[in-house]
Amino acid sequence: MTTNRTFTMIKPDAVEKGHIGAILEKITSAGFKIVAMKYTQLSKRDAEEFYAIHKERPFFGELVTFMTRGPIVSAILEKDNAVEDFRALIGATNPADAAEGTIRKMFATDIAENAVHGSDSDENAAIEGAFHFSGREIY
Ligand code: YYY
Ligand code: MG
Repeated sequence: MTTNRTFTMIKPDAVEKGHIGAILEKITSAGFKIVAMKYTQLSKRDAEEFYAIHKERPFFGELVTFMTRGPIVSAILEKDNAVEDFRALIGATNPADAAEGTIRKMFATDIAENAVHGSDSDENAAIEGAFHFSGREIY
């Protein structure tokens, strides 16, 4: 079964470069409706918990440092087939491998600072959305 929601973050690199507006324009133009959104800075503990699945990976320390160095925009998005379609819109993890026109191709810095997050499954979309938003914050 697929649900119609996914979770995203505009990461610190893209915020620092002033790309919030352009990225939100790409997202809404692609047919995603914003059902929750906020501008926050993750604590070290938040980032370690959010990315706990990667804690044994060699890049984990750098990932946490990067994700906590400045503000992010987090959002829950709604569209048919949201998880898969959003992963297609953002492109490959490494922007060097991302297709033309994808958000990571257009705005990412490199594999570590890759501009946006997109949930990889319906289950994770629900977990990640609930990590960032309370029920009252979701439209
Ligand atoms: O889901 P996605 O963000 O495309 O990639 P993941 O494999 O889940 O990795 C999460 C995050 O970790 C990635 O967006 C950047 C960072 N990362 C890295 O710095 N170096 C790697 N070799 C792989 C991932
Ligand atoms: Mg992932």
